[in-house]
Amino acid sequence: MIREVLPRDGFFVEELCQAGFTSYYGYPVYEPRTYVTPGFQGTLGFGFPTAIGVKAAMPDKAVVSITGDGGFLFGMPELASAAQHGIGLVTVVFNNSSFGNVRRDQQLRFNSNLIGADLENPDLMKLAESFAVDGYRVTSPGELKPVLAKAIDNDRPAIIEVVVERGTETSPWKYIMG
Ligand SMILES: Cc1ncc(C[n+]2csc(CCOP(=O)(O)OP(=O)(O)O)c2C)c(N)n1
Repeated sequence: MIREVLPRDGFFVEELCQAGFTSYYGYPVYEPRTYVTPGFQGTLGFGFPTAIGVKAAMPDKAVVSITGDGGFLFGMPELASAAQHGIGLVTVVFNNSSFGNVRRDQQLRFNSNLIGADLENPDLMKLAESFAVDGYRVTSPGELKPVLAKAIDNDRPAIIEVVVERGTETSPWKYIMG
């Protein structure tokens, strides 16, 4: 869906999150250097601040950052930079109220012994409002599509929160590690 909306020469900045892992095999890349990734260095929190840099460097191109709520909160204060300098990247936060990957590992490998995996997040719409950037909340891919298209078109800093019920994702790992 993101690929359908993001222009061919737009930049996609992934992150250590379920949607990011899925992009390893699920996101077609059409132009060189338009898929921005930390690779297997796996530096959680890389995505959002990096995407600000991508948009600052390529202001005429669309830039979409995708991130989980955990990774986003690592670099979230940089929203001030995006707002202050009018850096119009669009950030899609998949909010499952947890470090989802860690939570699933604890469930599957550590007998559901959950430690530090669930998160109490700020209200992301109020966060966007308080930084005076655009904020949208959606609950399905169908809802996300027109909102993402509009946010890209507006070319202003925007946060799109995708509400995901904690623990409901299907693991992408079987398609990556075999
Ligand atoms: C700097 C750093 N700290 C911790 C990790 C381990 N780690 C990998 S994925 C992950 C959870 C990410 O949670 P979130 O950003 O909410 O995405 P989700 O998995 O829920 O989609 C963590 C803590 C890491 N890769 N890098």
